[in-house]
Amino acid sequence: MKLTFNFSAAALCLLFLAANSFAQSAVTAPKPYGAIPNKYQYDWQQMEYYMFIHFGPNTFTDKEWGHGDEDPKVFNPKKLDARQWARTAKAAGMKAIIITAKHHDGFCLFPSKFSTHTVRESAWKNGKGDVLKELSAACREYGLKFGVYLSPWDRNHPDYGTDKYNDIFAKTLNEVHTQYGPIFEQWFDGAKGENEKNQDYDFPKFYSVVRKNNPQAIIFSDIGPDARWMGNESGIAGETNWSTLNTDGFGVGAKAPAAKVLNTGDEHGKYWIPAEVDVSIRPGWFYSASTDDKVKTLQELESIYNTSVGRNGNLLLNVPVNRDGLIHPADSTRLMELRKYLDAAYKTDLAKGKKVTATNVRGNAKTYAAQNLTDGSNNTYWAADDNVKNASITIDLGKATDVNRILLQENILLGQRIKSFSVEYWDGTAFKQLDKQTTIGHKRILIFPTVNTTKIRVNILEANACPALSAIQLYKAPDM
Ligand code: FUL
Repeated sequence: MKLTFNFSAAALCLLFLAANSFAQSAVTAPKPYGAIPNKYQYDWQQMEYYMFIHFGPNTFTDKEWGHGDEDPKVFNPKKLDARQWARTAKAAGMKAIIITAKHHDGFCLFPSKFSTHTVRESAWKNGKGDVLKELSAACREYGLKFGVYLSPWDRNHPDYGTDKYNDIFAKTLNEVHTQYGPIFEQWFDGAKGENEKNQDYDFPKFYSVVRKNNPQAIIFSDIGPDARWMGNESGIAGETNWSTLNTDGFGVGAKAPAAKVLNTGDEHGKYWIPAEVDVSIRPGWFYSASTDDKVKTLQELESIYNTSVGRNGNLLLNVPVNRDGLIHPADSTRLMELRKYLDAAYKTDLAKGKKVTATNVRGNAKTYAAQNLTDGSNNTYWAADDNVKNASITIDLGKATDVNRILLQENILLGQRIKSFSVEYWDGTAFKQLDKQTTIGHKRILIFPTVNTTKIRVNILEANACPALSAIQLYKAPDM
């Protein structure tokens, strides 16, 4: 009798478990909303922080925009050490380096067959040097990705302004993409001076060269197609920053959407074109001894980190190489200070493993549980039911804890969905608002004065589709 009872209890239990797991799997995942990232864009957004290097004759002539008539012999970085650049980027916690393979002056940092204004004509290594070769090898050695900037606007090439030039530029790109790959990002600059020769660029042709040789490469320009300029060079992405943009009818350079639009993206943009934030560690893009004492302060750099990575943008920080061909100690020291500060600020996620509840969980299924927000994994996520556009999530810290930062991430594989949210803390008797903001996207960081609290609540106030968040983290960053 006892045995039979036990058997039936076990059978019932199994039946219950089976029914429960059936119910779980029957809860379907949210449908993606609007434009979504492709695999390469998704991987690129995880990179977040990498180095830009402006280097060329301008470094030696103290100019920002060379005219293209500079004597190539001026380029002679006698101590050039690309491994020092890579080592510095790596130690700074950066994931890649993008270099100006050809700036507006037309000078190529590699011996291009399609130009007579290159390292081959320079004094450096008696014309036998190749910066791209050295840097791509150094990046490989240090586990960094390698990217290239090429300016379509060319003040040196004799064919610029004629039909022939598009072909020349495509061939130059082809050289770079066949000889120095893999390339993770192709940067197309939209800049061009006033009263300069006109040239209608054949961007579709340029893009096809990149796609053919490096299909994984993110193509950057003012309007993408894969990543967009975010409208200023001061490191400040919009507080509202959609990764979606409408680009039909627009072009690169003068034909680009208004800077304000690039800064915030379009809420209902047709294409997924996330923002990249390019900014220089010095006042200029190229090295000048006159700016050795004007390297941005730790406070400025930390602020830029928050207005770029903290606002759903990738940070491309320019660290110009000097006339010796080295990163100056003033810049590398500051990079290490920033690394040290960021490591300290984001060392301990105070929310990790803490109890989380949400006012709605999709289908009450474990797959979409609020607990996924603090499990330390970005591959799990919390989601609400389809008809739910606002919800509250409460993190119970278990004991009074000092907190001054919150980091939120949407599951962008499902698109960017959240329009506005607020953050509150429990003051012992009630929830008090700490901040109210708009978009989240891949990553949003909010900084507030330290509160000592047992609970943090996030209210999703508006969303275009049911919210789907992959992480909420809390930190107590040290004072600067
Ligand atoms: C601009 C250029 O004109 C600057 O010289 C620099 O290269 C910056 C990153 O892009 O459009």
